[in-house]
Amino acid sequence: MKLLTSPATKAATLLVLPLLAIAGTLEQGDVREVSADSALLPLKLSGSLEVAGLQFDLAYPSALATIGQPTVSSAAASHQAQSGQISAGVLRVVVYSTSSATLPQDLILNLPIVLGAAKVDPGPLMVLSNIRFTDAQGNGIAATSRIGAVTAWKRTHFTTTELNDPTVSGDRGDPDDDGMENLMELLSGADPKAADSANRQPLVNRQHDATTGEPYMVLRWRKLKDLEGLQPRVEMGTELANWPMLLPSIPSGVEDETTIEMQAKVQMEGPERVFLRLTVQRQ
Ligand SMILES: [Ca+2]
Repeated sequence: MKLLTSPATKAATLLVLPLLAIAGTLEQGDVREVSADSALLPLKLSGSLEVAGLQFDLAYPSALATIGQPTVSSAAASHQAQSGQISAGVLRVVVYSTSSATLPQDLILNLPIVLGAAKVDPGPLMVLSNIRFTDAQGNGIAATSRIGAVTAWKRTHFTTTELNDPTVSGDRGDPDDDGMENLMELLSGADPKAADSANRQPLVNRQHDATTGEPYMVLRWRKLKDLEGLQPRVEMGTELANWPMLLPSIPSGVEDETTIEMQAKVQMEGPERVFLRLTVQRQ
């Protein structure tokens, strides 16, 4: 009895560990706007080098968008992608290779989105489900999924109806009317539905250097410590229509649990006017 049990336990352990090690993750990236009426949904793969083929379903609001044919990224050139409508507003996408090659890490697929007349900025709510991975031998591999940082943040703050309404949840929406657009609310760790962001608004001040007395303009702004998916920029110009210069930002030394204050500084020369502003884009 003892002789039989012991080897069987060991064999089971050996089988389970490799399965966990090759689990892969399909990430629904943040939708990127391409033009006024089209956008791209990027799909990325991570966690396993063994995924040779995959399929998933994508649910989307068909009244607001049409999904085009998926295209594999140049890094996944040994693969092809096909899609078909399985019901109203649900698309099934299959990615496969006739040579049994494995898929690369990171971006593998782009889905083009044609935005409807009621344009959602940058795209309506898209939900991945029923994800399946296979290896080069056609065996199933454990599949998990995640969503891009900006999309994940929006889903925690907005309802499904709001997610499909750009005046509420769009990148440039400002539903709490506090002057901070949604991407800026995310950047600074604020609540997009509560106008409580006064202490998170970017602030411009004129200062004098403590030692030399030279005048400076300083822009202070806050960002999440674990910021993902956004690219903040401090821009400078001498008139409000043009912002030709980028200024570097460094931590000011002020922080709280979740955010850190940054500052961008420029020395003033003569009586010339200088304008500073903070912008934020998706990465
Ligand atoms: Ca706001």
